[in-house]
Amino acid sequence: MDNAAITALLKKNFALDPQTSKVLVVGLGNTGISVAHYLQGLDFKFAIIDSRAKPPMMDEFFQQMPDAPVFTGGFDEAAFKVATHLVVSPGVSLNEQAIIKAIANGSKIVSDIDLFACSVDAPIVAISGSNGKSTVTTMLGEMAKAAGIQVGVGGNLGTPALDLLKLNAQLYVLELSSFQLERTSALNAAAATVLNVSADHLDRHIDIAEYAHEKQRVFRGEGVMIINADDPVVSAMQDKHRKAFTFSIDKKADFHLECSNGAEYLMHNECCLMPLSELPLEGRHNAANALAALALGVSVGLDEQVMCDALRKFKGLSHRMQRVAEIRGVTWVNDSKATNIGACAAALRGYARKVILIAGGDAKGADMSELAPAIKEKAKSVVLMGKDAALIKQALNDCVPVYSADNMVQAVQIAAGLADAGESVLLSPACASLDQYKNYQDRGEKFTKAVLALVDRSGDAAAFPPSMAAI
Ligand code: UMA
Ligand code: ADP
Repeated sequence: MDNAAITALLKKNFALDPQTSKVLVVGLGNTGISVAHYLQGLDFKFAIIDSRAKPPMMDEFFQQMPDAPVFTGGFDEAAFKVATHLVVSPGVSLNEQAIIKAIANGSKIVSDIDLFACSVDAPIVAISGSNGKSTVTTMLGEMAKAAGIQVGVGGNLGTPALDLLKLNAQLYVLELSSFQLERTSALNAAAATVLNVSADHLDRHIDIAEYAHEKQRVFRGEGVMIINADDPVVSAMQDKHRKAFTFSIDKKADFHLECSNGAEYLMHNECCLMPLSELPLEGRHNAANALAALALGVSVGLDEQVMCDALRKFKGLSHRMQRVAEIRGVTWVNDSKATNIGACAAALRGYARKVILIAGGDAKGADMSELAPAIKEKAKSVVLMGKDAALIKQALNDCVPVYSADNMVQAVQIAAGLADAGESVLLSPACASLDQYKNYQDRGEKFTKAVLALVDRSGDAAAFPPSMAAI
């Protein structure tokens, strides 16, 4: 789209006008920087504000835009007072006092996703949900590439949506978080999904109903709705007047699993797409992800067999059910990205035999007793670490033996002592990592390093003491 068409749309949808509007970009992170470049390209007047004294990306930003007005070290209300529009980064809560006041004074909220939606003609696929977003977004991106389509893949996944514009793609696949969706009103995706809803981010959302409500915003517009028929919260979002595809791993749906001659197949209605055994990913939830990606792909016209070939080659993402090593008959699996209960429960349910689970960290306000049924069914024992270890132990109510560890090395050594040959040790924390690690990647890397160190140790890993550290 040319700049004139974009500014016309921005004016129509948000009364955003390069001549008269003053935009305050809240947050100097990846999103804020992408917004600044976008606004500069359209000749808007803008400033950036960040509550941190020195946001990590400040030096890099000043090299790119030395003249941009930047306020740091707090949300100075004077800066908000003059703003006609606020573009608030997803990491900043809309409940900040300065933002609440600015909205009351007439400032409009516009998200980077709104700006993006007003700037492309090409179809957008929007993917939300508590778990599986990054996997499905990447899967669909790979499918589109395999079909020879120029595709832009990003959003919450990593590359801010506005940075994808330079690709001038034929299709955009966006992973969207509840934080991005709660401040977005102009999205009209060609196809959209909420993969599932389970408790997460309850430190930022009032309750799970409000969190689900924000996720539902991904369906705004007229596009095809992709509905997880196994999730009652998602099923309730279906609008019977809209075109929809359902998917399920438990029952018949538009996209589902079917058993035939002892093998399971990915199906589109009566049409057999491929054997599930050819999907090279651990965990049954990944069958659901594959079905969702196929349904989204069909919605935007991708060829089914091309998509299946892409699934067969899909490597999976790091830190999601990633096999790290097999040491003396014990399989070690890194699922550090399991930052909530739903992801950990899905990981556990994928196992036929009981595992040793390493979990814990920052529970983000979730009720950890919801994890107890899956742990009781699928964990032989649990090693807990991190800020909310005691809270989790209490919530599990002695349903399995629980051990405590101060750090990852200790957790891995305790688990090594508990695991017998033929069993698996699963790092699937059900918690955020920030209390002890830089991020989930750092946590997963520390796990991998500690596991690989077991190989170097003399003696039998199974002979490690199951720890004196039971809590
Ligand atoms: N921050 C402040 N003060 C500010 C601005 C930010 O303290 O004034 C803090 C935030 O609280 C947060 C951090 O700085 O801890 C980064 O926030 P941000 O909004 O500036 O982050 P960006 O760099 O713009 O990255 C955001 C998403 N981050 C968040 O939602 C926290 C990235 O998702 C996303 O990839 C990126 O936009 C591009 O779209 C990350 C994420 O953790 C991966 N998302 C959460 C998740 O997946 O669970 C929702
Ligand atoms: P997101 O981007 O939503 O965080 P990811 O694909 O990064 O999703 O996966 C995050 C975590 O959720 C990982 O632990 C992964 O094993 C798990 N997971 C992936 N897909 C699903 C699903 N459909 N249901 C439940 N858990 C899932």
